[in-house]
Amino acid sequence: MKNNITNNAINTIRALSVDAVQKANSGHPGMPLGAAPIAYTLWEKHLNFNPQAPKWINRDRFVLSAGHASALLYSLLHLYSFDVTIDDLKDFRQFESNTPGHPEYGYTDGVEATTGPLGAGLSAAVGMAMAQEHMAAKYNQEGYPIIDNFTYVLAGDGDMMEGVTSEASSLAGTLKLGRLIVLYDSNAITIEGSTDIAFTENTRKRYEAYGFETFLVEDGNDIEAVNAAIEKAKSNLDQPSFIEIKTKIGYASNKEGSEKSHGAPLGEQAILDLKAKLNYPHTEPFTVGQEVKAHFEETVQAKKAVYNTWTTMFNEYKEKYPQLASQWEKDFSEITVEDIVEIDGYLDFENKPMSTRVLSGMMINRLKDHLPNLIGGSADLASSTMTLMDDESSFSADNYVGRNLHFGVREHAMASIGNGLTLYGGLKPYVATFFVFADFLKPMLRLSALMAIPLTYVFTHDSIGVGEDGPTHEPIEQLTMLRSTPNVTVFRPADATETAYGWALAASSTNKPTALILTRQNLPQLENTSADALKGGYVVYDSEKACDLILMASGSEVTLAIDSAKALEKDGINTRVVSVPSIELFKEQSLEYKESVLPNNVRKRIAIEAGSSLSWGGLVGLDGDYVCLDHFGGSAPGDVLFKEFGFTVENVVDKAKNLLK
Ligand SMILES: Cc1ncc(C[n+]2csc(CCOP(=O)(O)OP(=O)(O)O)c2C)c(N)n1
Ligand SMILES: [Mg+2]
Repeated sequence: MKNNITNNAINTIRALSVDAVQKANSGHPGMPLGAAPIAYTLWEKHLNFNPQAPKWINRDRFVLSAGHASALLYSLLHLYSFDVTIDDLKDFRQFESNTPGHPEYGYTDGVEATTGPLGAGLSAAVGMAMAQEHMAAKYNQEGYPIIDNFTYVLAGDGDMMEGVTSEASSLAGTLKLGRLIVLYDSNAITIEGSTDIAFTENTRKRYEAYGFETFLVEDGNDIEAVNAAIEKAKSNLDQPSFIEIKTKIGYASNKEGSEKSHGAPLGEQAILDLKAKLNYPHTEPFTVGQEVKAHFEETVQAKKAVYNTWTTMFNEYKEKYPQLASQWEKDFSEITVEDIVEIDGYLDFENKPMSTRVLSGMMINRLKDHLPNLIGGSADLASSTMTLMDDESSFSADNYVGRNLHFGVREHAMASIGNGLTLYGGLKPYVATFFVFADFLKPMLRLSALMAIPLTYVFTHDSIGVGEDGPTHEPIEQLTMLRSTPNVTVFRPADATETAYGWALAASSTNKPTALILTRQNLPQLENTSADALKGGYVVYDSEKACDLILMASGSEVTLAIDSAKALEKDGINTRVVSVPSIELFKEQSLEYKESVLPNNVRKRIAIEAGSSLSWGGLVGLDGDYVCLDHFGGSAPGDVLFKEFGFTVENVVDKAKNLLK
């Protein structure tokens, strides 16, 4: 291979990547070796960024969907002057380093998304590209294209196999996201060997069918061809682009073309041989030649000049369009629960039975004018999840300014796209479906939580209250699943007031997703619900005397708890009812507060919830009992199911009396 500066630069990316994997004695050298020329061409010639302003809103997004190739990304970030030093590369995969095993959002400047799970990156990138179009439609003015960035994805065979990318790409094609460009590192190898064993379709034809313009580059080392394809992809703003680039996994190593190079260090001698074969001048690990260093620095200077030009334009824009500028300011500022509940009429409700899904829909519509960056939708269930914003248009290929999103029947992609919308910046997105289908999006909800980003999940039809649709549609274990996921606020309101606070919590969150768990069926308005709902658990009914028994419940079961307490009182049993819209918020409260709600000396406690009992043990303790559902539901009217499965005053009273015997 010719020893010019370009080859030297590409080989430096390769060398740093394999050195990092070797030092860590773990990681993935194969893809970095094969895909380095692609990444280099993209970053060198196309990607706009400023390493000193890694959050610049109009930067081009680069999402490494093949997250296992993290060493490649970290090498690029180092060479292009991001805050990733040689020492950080030496710390690859070590405790609390900024170079974790897979790219983790929030750990490393320049990492746009957490992408260890295959498919997560590409699908989130679709959300980023949607966000870009929305922000452009909202803010760009004649002569001021303040938002015109591209979203680039580097994906592998694994990403192409995962269903979530099909869901997301199908939507991307429909939405004609012309600034989304997928580069497919097509090396025909995954962990078990040749892709022939499990993956033989024509991926380009599939993407063509989705509505992408597709390209084939026969040789990933042909950087002219890679560059030409990217140029063409960029020039087509009417369709997203898919560039399949044939590469060799483990290129130039002794494991070239073999799955053996996928996920294990090459070995020191093999690295020396590789460097010799590449005609790479440095044998010492982690060495970047002076000339190469200067070359990357020069590129960074040019990129900074682009950034500076943008900043000048943006400053002019703000003067010329003060209204848009102040709107922009608002979109990028935080809002508190207090700000929200002060919205005129936010907490006004009629005293009549209503479902919390309908109430949630009211809250969305009370919020939408105050939060013009609120944007969201459902996986084809908007009329059931009540998530449409009135008088707002739909986001479509012809109308990117629309705020009502339509994900189609694609829960998994919906959540990942929601992540991408959130990650882009400036937006407050929500996504919605039936609670039972939380299972279909759980992997991406887990990533919202792991990335600590405030996507709101609206889950309706939250129990056997669904009724006739039967067990397939009746969530049982989903509350426990969500509650056992770290960094998610799970909030199941009991009435209008609690729903309003739930939405205030969700809309003001900055560092975690919120899951609002809502009923299909009507619930009465309760007398004593209040802002204390934000403490996760609070007393909503109490006996005059010190209580003998505590009933705890969430959502639709709080009314049953109160009715049961009243019945127990008639029999001389002093009963307190604690509404627990959020177990995790309650657990965060001070010991004093928790003691005031659940006094230690009152050990007779019953948890009432139309779902698995598993998440209540910590509050119920060893001396309590449950009126919960540890089996699947049934197909019958909801009120019949509640009765048949023991959600009756009689059953609660019986259990209470047994407990107190
Ligand atoms: C959802 C998910 N399933 C499985 C894995 C484990 N895994 C990591 S890489 C990989 C194979 C990926 O193959 P490819 O994308 O072709 O990468 P290459 O081997 O070419 O580097 C698998 C199965 C994962 N990271 N995410
Ligand atoms: Mg592969």
